[in-house]
Amino acid sequence: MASKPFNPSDFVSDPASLQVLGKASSECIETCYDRMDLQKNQCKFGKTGICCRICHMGPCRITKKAPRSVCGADADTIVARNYLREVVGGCAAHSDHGRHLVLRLKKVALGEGGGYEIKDEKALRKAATDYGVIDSDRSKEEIALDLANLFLEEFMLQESTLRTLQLAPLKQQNVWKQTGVEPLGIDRMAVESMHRTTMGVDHDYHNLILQAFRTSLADGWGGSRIAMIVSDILFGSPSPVKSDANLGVLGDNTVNILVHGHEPELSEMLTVAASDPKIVDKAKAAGAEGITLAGICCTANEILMRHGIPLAGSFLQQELAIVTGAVEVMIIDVQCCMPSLPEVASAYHTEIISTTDMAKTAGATHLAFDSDKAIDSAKMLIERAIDNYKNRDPAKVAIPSEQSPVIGGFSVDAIKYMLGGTFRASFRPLNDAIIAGRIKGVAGIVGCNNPKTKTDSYINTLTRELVRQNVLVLKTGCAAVASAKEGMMRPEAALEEAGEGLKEVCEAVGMPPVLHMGSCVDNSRILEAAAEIVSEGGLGDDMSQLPAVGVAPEWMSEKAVAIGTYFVASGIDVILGQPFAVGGSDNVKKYLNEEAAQQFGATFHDCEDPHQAATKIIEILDNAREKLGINKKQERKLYDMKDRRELDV
Ligand code: SF4
Ligand code: MSK
Repeated sequence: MASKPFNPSDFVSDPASLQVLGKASSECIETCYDRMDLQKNQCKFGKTGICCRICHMGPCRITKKAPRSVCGADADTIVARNYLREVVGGCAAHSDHGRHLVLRLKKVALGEGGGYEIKDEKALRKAATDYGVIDSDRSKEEIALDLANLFLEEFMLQESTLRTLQLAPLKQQNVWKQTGVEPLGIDRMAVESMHRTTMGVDHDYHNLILQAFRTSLADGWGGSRIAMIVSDILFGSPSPVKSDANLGVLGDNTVNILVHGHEPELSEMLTVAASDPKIVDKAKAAGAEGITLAGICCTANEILMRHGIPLAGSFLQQELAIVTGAVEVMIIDVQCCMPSLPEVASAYHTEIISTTDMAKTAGATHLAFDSDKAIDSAKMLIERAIDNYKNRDPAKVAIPSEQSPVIGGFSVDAIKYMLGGTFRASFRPLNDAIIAGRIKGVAGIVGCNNPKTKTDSYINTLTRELVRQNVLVLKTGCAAVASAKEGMMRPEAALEEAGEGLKEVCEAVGMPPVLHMGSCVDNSRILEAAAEIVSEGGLGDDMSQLPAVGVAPEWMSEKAVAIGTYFVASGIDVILGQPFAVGGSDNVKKYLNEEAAQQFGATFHDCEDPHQAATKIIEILDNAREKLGINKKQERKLYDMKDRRELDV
């Protein structure tokens, strides 16, 4: 435990987390906040990227006295190599997620879907058109098979560049061609990057950074984009849906099941199984009032977006959710699931169930989810939770009351529909509002929480400030959960929090000032939105000209490094709440924070304070507006009868 008296309000900001972290402390349950305290003297070499253990002549560390490692690598090489490896990690995680979905789509197309089906034929036919798969007179299964095979090729391409890049604006594609960062197949990029960073291969920091940009594009415009497209085909494209967010969504008298991780195959079937009347009857027979299924982390975002299943919490609430004492099972798959979960759960009746053979956790029960018999597998998991309900100890239960209403489900098509209705669905009204100055610009605030900073504090402070200054905010990942808990994803938040211009736009169409666009792979939806704004016209012809920024305020994951990098590679400036681990190389830092602008039209900016970040973002948006010649707010003249009579004269 911490050496000074433990005060939860030093670590978390929302009242539900405050209450449960206090409970954890009084029950002597160790959480990531305690472990952060024990790790507080973190290695400066690691923080600045100048330690290398790629070969076993090392580990090597660069200092003033030892500016070169055993093999002769300098700080630039070591930092750039480490940075590239982080991008590979992020790209691999998102893209493997995408691959699993493509393989499922192929099985569905072959009639071996195991209970999954093509839910959104319109999304299938749109993707078929985008990728040039002939679609007339053919069944949806035939088209899906061609599309699945084409997507699988995107992973394997050895000699040609990703076809998914063609979804970007033409000028963007030309930038990538000229810079030599067009990725080949996704797997090829990951393997090549690992090869290039092994001992004795690529030592030129600039060459390594360009490979990081190239690999990140294989994520954002490759694996993540494919994951998003296939999810929409198989599970339906999201549209606005109402739900609630925070630990208060857990029921006092219901069987509480939390699903945590990233891949939607499992969570989709759990939503079906949890509403099966026979299963609900079983829960009632066990003495509960019913079943509460809720999500943690990005799985939460996936099932909120499509089904309105409540968000129990974000990454740093995964342990706290168990400490409520009211969770029968937590079902985990891949990514962001802490290895500490079984240890926390051992103090309560909660069972942690891992469900995929590629992601096991010591101390968890492993029950592999069989996607070929998905509904049976899902029912078995839920029945296990029902069986565990009798073991709940009422003396250990304390569920916070806090939960906030949230509207999720803002896919690009849903935003277009909100702006223009069925017949005029388009981004035109948004572009016009930006040109007229009612909306200053767009900020995509994404990424994780990190116990190095007070949870959600930076995210929410910055979001409020931007909304006040008429910036439309798009959100994914745990940053989205933070806004949902804060009540910023309700249409009423526009009336309460937004500047006059943004308020006017949100009020006219009934949308919140902060739009929930999904999970980590759905950052590709933000890129899709940016590309749509460009193609709608009036705001330049490439994404670097848009008044738009990306922000990763409380990031922690390699996936966030990949995301930030593909945003910058796509011409969108990125603000980081904590810097990447590149501070040990002036050259790498200079490239990322300055020189990248010459090649991609965007750079990274380190802003460890949310107010400083807001100032920087407004400056970036104002500069973009200035260059576009739209920097003066155009007043809208509302004519009254007297004015009209004068006009008639
Ligand atoms: Fe040290 Fe070079 Fe080996 Fe890295 S690759 S551990 S810098 S000797
Ligand atoms: S879940 S990667 S903590 S956003 Fe996607 Fe949240 Fe970051 Fe995991």
